[in-house]
Amino acid sequence: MQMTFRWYGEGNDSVTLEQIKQIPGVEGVVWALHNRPAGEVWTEEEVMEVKKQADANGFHLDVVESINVHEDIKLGRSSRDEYIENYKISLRNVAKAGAKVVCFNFMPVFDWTRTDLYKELEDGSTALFYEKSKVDNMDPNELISQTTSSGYTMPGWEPERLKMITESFKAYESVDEEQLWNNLEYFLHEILPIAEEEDIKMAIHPDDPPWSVFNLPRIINSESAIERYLAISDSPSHCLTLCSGSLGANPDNDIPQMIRRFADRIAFAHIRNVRIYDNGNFIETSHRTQDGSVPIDDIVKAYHEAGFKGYVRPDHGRHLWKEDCRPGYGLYDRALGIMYLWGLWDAYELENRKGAE
Ligand code: CS2
Ligand code: MN
Repeated sequence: MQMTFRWYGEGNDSVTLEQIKQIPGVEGVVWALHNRPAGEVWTEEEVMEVKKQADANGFHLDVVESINVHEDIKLGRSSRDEYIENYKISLRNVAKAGAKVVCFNFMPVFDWTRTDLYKELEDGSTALFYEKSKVDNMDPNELISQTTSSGYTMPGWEPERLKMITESFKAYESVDEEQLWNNLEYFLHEILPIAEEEDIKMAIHPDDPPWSVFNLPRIINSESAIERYLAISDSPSHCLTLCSGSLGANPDNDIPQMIRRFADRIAFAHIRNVRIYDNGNFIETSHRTQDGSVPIDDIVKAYHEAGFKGYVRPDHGRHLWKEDCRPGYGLYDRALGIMYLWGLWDAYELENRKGAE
């Protein structure tokens, strides 16, 4: 596995490249032009500016997360073609900076959804929390003001996207799951040939949480959904971002089994633990298996057994030691998470070496 760390860019992250440099085994930063609204072109000039910064610290830019998909593409509106053309130009431009994997998602309106960004855990740290009954009864506008109150811009919660909220909800009344699948296929059919030409793997991120929120259709949320997704194309660019935290919020999702099944199509692994409760609530925890409901040890074992050579990042982390950071994206817990992942990985390596002796 090739270890990476998500970084929001110069002046837009509480974590610096110099700090990331000191986390063992991190070779690349997972990046994006976070100030670019979905649908706009990422220019070569802007992309090369990020490359300069990464180069100065010896990081590669192999993984982009995310080039967001414009809502009109997800809605299947006729204006989608223009946005798809822009997406193709952005793909060509990120390839110039060395991008090999582009993560994206196809979640209507909202990206990840939580009800509390700073829920306290027993040890006094805080983490992202999802209270099911609250979401079931909440006005989405209330959720927006809560989620955007941290002072940091949150991925997927960009102001220009949220301005459109009422209109978007209305538009989705006529888009059911099957229609969303059709719109996704249309997008892939256009994008994959360009991705192939540029040697880029398009890695879809599953829905977080892996069920419908606010009655919006959501389709990438289970093993069978992923199976259906992969059957859309056999292009080598048609790949997955397997996020153990997103899929893991549903106890029916057996992540180690998914890894065993889909390993050769996983371009990018997000590893994160969540503790799930019987009432459908969940909270993000440390990466350690014992702290949550997701078997991180078994997940790393499955990657190891598959000889996984793709990119990995710790997904979200808790907020520790009073760190002031973008919710879910502090330095400390993600660094601890990386050391746990390396610890497991190296132990499995050792086991293999011993077995071979
Ligand atoms: C989140 C998302 O779960 C996650 O990784 O941080 O913002 C994620 O980056 C996007 O959904 C990927 O497109
Ligand atoms: Mn993720």
